Parts: sequence; C-alpha cells; structure tokens
Amino acid sequence: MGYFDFVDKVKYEGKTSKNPFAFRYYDADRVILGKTMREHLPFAMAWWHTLCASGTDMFGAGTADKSFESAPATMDHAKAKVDAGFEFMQKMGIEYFCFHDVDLVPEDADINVTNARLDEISDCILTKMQQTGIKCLWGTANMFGNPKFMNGAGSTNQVDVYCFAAAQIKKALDLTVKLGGKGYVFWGGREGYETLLNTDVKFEQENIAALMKMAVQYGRSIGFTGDFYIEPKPKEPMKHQYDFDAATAIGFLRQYGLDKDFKMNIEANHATLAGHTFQHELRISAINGMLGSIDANQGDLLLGWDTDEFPYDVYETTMCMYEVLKAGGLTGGFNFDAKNRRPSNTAEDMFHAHILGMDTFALGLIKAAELIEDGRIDNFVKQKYSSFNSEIGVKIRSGNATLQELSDYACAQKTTAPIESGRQEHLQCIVNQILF
Ligand code: XUL
Ligand code: CO
Repeated sequence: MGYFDFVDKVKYEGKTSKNPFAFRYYDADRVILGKTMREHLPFAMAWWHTLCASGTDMFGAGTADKSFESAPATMDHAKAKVDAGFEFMQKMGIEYFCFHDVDLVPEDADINVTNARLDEISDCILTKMQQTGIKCLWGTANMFGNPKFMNGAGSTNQVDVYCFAAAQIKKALDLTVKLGGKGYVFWGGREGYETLLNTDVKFEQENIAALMKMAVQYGRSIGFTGDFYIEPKPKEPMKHQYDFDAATAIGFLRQYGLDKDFKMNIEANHATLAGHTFQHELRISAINGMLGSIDANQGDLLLGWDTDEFPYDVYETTMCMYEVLKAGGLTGGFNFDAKNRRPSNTAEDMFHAHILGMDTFALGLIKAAELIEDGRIDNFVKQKYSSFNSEIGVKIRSGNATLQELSDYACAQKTTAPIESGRQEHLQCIVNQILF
C-alpha cells in the first residue's frame, strides 16, 4: 500500500490523450537536438512545497492534508514524507529533489537535536535513493523561517545568530555532500532591510560575503565539487533584498571574489518581481557564464507577490528553453519551486500540477528547438549587428580603436546611413507561427 494508489506510473500518451494522469508532451526518451528530453530537463521535486506545504496563508489554515497518516512534528512524519516523496517522484518520473534542512525534520530548539534528526532522516533518504536511482539536485539551509533570523542570517546584527546560520549551512552542506547533491543554494530570504534608519548596508554585505566564503572553504574541504548558487529575488519578505536580480548578484560575487564557485539559480517568479522577464534573467546569467540552475514556476502579473504557480505559459517556457539550449544546457536542473493553488488541495492535484509543469517545459523545449532549427531569429540578430564586420567595426570589437580614429571616421562620412528597422513585430509573427 502506498500513499498514491489512485495512480500508477505517469506515462507519455501523446497530445491527443485525455487521461488526466498522462503526459501529452513530456516523452522522456524522445531525442531533441541530439539529447533526450530526460537529459535536457532534469526535473526536481521541491521537498517543501510538495511534501510540507498545506496551503496555509495569512487569512486561513491549510487546506491540503500533508500528514501522510502520521502525527505532525514527529520523526514518524518525517519518515512518512520520505516514503511519500519517493513514491511520488517514481510515479512522476522525476529524477531529482531539492530540500531545505527544516523540510526534512522538525526543528528543535536545541540545534544538536535537530542535527541528530537530520543524520537519521538522511540515512533513510540515502537508502531510498539507492533503491530508486533518484538523486539530489541541491540542498540549502532555511535561514529565514526561525524568528532569530528576523534581521537576517548573514546580514544579522547579532553575532550569535550569525554563528547559528553558519552552523546550519555547515550541516546542510554535510547533508548535500552525503546525498550527492549537484548544487548548494543561497536564497537570501531575510538578507536585506526595511529601512536605512537602522541598517549598515556595507557591514551587512561584507558579512554575507564572509559567510559565503566560509561555506565555499568548508564545502570544498569535505569534497563538495558542485556549484554554489545565489537565487536572486528583489523583495518579499524584505522590502529591499540584496540579491535583487542576476546582474546585482553577479556584481556582488565578483566584488567579493566568489564568482569562481557560484552560479545563478534563476526563478521565473523572482525575475518578474524584479521587473524583468524570466528570459532576461537567464540571458544575463548565461552571458556571464553563470547560468546554473532554474526554479521552475510562474508568477501572476496581476498580483505583486511570489505566487509560485506551476508553469503553464508555453510562450515563457519556450523562451526559457531557447536560452537554456543556446547556453548549452544547465549544470543544475529544473526545480519545481511551485505550489498548488490553495483550493487544489488533494493528492491528485499534486500529480496534475507536476504533469502541467513538465508538459509545459517539454512543449517549450520542442518549440525552442524548432525556433533554433528555423534559424530566422538567429539570422536576423546576426544580420542586425553585421555593420561591425566592416574594417572599423572589427577594430572596435577587438579593442584596438581610439576615439580620435572613430571621430575621423564619422567626420569623413559626414552623416550616418539610414538606421535599419528592428522588425520586432515580424519576429513575433515568426514565434507565433512556430508555436501554433
Ligand atoms: C523563496 C524561494 C525559496 C528558495 C530556496 O521565494 O524561492 O524557496 O528557492 O530557499
Ligand atoms: Co526558489
């Protein structure tokens, strides 16, 4: 007897299938541009949303029962979540998971008790991983939930809180290495501020960087060879968060000499909160060699907060996969940092949501590959900059031109040639033609 006996393994049945427990586009073994869909799309289940979150919000209690037939805040419950999670991932064909320390076990007031619980549960997880072949994508420490982190973790004003954050990072790194995780994430949930009246930004940023540096040193010393990630987010819970967007986070990493060990974990909904498209954040990361992993979800542009919806917008996933394909793939994967809407409160809904997300990304992959094979967009962009293939253009691009020379060139021309159209609407027609 499992927890989800209403469904067998979810299979690919093709786009005409009306089976609510089947994939219409995600066909794991289908080859696209030389790689299988499974290889292009290493999907991960988020332990926190899928196994822990019950739909509680500030207006009401949870609507989804995530007890898995055991008493809350017990190790029995923690183990039931392991069983349920692995049954779920196996049935979904999801090959990775991501976790925070406190998603796995109930947190005790004494960190030593919590750590012992983490040792015990990670043994159970490891056994399940060996039985199923399911792997860990990344781990992280929750340094935002506990009241002691109200002024931040790395950015806290209180040195003992800073040390407790360090202790949590150390343990979460131990677990990530024990479970063979490919990455380790820093999402700066409370690393920011509400008002400058009580905040020393420079002091806080230096402390965050120092904590990250210690994490890198420790991680490498215990054999962690994967990537560290920053997951940018501009606001929520704080008014100002230091890792506002990819460009800000990359600048921070370079300033403190952390850029060799870190990449970005880009979350779609965080991008839109920052006033960017998902595609923009992916492109900025990619051109800086820092596109690491993706938190696959979707926001609601009518709502100004992090709604963490399962992705259903094929236009968005197409543009995402276009960036990922162009970047040569991810070193990480696609973690469904997404939750069911509060009224979608059954176990069946968990399956429908992940099927929706996986199918939406699969269709995005298919369409992105078609866009690339079609070539019209690439050719247009190439052509758009082709004036730089001229003698003076090549000189500029190779960094060998002087301002005097360019001025002489301009004066000799007297006036510029007519500026060519950007053809945006035509390019949008091409995208629609390929999508539909
Ligand atoms: C919060 C968020 C986190 C991180 C991990 O907005 O995205 O769940 O992904 O801490
Ligand atoms: Co996230």
